Amino acid sequence: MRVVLQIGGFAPEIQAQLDAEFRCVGLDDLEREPGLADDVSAIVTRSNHEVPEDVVRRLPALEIIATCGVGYDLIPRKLAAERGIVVANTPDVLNAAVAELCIGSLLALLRRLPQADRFVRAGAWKHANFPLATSLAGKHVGIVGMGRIGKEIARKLEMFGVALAYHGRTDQQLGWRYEADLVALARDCDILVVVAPGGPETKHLIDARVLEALGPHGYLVNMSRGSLVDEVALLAALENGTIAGAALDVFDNEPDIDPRFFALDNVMLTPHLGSATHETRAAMAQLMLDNVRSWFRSGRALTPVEPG
Ligand code: 8YV
Repeated sequence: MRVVLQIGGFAPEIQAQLDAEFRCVGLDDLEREPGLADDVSAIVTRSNHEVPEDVVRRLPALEIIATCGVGYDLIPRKLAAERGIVVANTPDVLNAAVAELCIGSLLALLRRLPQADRFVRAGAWKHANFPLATSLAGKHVGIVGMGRIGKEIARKLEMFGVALAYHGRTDQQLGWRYEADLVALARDCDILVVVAPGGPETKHLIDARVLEALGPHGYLVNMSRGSLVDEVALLAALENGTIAGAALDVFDNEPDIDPRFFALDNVMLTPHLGSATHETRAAMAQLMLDNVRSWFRSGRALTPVEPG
């Protein structure tokens, strides 16, 4: 039976399939039984767990790293490419879930739904009306990262009567305006939605200059990775009114995020819920498992990531 290093947990029905087909071991097992490392031919993991480079170096028989998630920024892709190890993720099956959370969080932010809920629960409605908020309709929305998820968000947002533009590495000749200059896009928009992939190339893409350009009536939505936003600059911008507010599903140092966020009334905070629905996570985990199966049966993964 093939030995698979498992990093992170999976739903019982997926774990049962893994256990039926492979000997699944954990990082602690490699410490307890050092010889085991020589037999590991696959790693299964989750995209919010790190696959340590030093662990990969200890696995001479490793052939595939399959992650349950679309992000692969915590996988040492350069080393994998050097070793001829294929990396596979789970794209597309989570597009709708992430897009739903993005739009739901944006609406909650603009219409101040968490504050409204607290207002009613506190009995304040008996004494005052809840203050007016702002509409999504008619706003100018800039999408940073027009990949599969960005396109899903754009398609859904069109139904809300917004003007759409996007920024990314290239002009994909889509039906929406492309803006090569991110600061210019931020300046032209009311709302900036960040859904570009995490990794060294996008670290702090959203910095103080971009936030300044977004401006005091502007809103930031980050559904990608905390690393894309300079969080020191973001906290200052939120505290000083440089921007109007933010809906954030991802942060630096999850889950132990900066407590300064908790004191802010102009943020909508969620705990990395992008793909967190029963249906979506089941589909992701199944695709992760099918990637491993396909690799060992045919020498090809179903959804390989471009080599690092
Ligand atoms: C979580 C995600 O990582 O897909 C991604 O990249 O960030 C999320 O889906 C989830 O824990 C994946 O298992």
